[in-house]
Amino acid sequence: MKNIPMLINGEWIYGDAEVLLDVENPSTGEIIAQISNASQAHVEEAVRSARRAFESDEWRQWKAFERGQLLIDFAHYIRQHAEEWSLLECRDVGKPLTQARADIEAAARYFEFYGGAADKVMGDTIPIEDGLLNAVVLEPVGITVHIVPWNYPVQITARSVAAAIATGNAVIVKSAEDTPLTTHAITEWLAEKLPTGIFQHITGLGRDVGPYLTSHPDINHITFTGSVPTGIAVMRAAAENVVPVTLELGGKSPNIVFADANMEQALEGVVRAIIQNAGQTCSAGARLLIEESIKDTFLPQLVQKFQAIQVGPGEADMDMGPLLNERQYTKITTLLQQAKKDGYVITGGEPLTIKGYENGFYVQPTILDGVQPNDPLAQEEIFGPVLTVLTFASVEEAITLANSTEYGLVAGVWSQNIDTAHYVASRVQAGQVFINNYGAAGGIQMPFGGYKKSGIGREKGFVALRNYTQMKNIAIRYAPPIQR
Ligand code: TXE
Repeated sequence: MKNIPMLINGEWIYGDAEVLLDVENPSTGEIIAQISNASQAHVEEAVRSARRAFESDEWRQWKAFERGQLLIDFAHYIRQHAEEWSLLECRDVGKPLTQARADIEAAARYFEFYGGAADKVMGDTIPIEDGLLNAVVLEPVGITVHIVPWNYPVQITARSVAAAIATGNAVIVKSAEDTPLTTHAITEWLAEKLPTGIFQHITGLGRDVGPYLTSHPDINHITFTGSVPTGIAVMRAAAENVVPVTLELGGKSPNIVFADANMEQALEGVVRAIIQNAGQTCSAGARLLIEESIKDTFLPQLVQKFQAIQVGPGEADMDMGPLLNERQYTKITTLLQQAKKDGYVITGGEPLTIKGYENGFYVQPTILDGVQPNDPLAQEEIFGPVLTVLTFASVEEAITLANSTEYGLVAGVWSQNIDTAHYVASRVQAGQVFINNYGAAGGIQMPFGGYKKSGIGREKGFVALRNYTQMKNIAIRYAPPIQR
């Protein structure tokens, strides 16, 4: 059994045996590791160490290109160990190996992308008057706190950590209690290469450890990915100290299929968008909005595709793996039981027992039809392989339905009519819109974040570097003002 240590102030901290938390493989139900539930004293020490490191001459003297080079070296290292890391992620999250491999490659791409960007984060000069040079300088914010969820641990750790180190911050990561393994792998490598305190990893229950971090008066930025209620709690805690937040809070994203769409492409896209990571994806295409005139041909084909989905343990690398844990499993199976009673389930709806993996958390991929647009099943994030179908009769109705939830993370539009597709994209309230595709293969370069309750700010892409910098305006008088 692996005891995963925290990294605080350059020391590996192993918790006491009697208070360790178990980490489970969702495919098998087996305990694969244990972690500490950090105390307030651990968090205090980490913040003190981060502050010392951030203000040290040693870290100041790292040139931007040197930080970048380190991150690019790390990308190479990750690629060399891709198979080993993929297995870690697959066992920790339960996702099929192919999806875990894609996540590891995405993590490498984040380190590479932000490594390349490190010495290209430039300020500006602004013309004021003769004799005055006005410079806008981008400085690191200081101590950045990264609260990572359990659905894409390696990717979500990589995307903000790479941007924060590229810009010269001191980073504290809190991994999700269910999935610390790849964050630990990241920690092992960075611990060797960075000055003490520049990168630290804290483990433990979010509800215990999270508030110690988010309400700490000496941190300078929080990036959080998770649920809306926890995002609100994080923002409240940060508000007490006027600390900025970047929040990515999930969604109920629509896949809008028009009658003139390429049907085969749309079918594939709709299926993949909801079964990836067993639907436990913030940007999952959880609502199918289908044009009424094609519902009777589209839906039976979709049902067929759902019934052909192979579900099994991550390592067997089938189409879909299990849910994360018993809590998610109970939440979703309970909801499906009720949906069945209400007559909404047109395929799936049942828990699944897989021979040899009876303790895994498997459910059937499910389609719900007949749900009213204002029903919680069409409004709330389910976070499982459950697709809710709604119909529309006009472009305007499609847009109204698409915008009818509290969320606004992403949207898919399937149409071969360029006018319709562009018009809908311009009217949909979502941070990313995909036309005739869904996800653009991960798109690490593309700004990602939500409208409405899907969050605040953007991660990914060049723009995310701004989260980890603050602006200073310096006005330099080098000649007396001219008297006119
Ligand atoms: O989320 P939480 P949970 C959604 C999804 C899921 C639901 C519940 O709908 O079914 O949330 O999952 C840490 N201060 N998403 O309970 O509570 C915790 O350790 C600081 C969507 O896991 O939001 C975990 O690592 N941190 C989502 C992370 O926050 C706290 C990804 C998320 O936990 C904390 C995950 C606190 N008070 C869930 N409490 C997405 N956007 O992709 C917990 N945490």
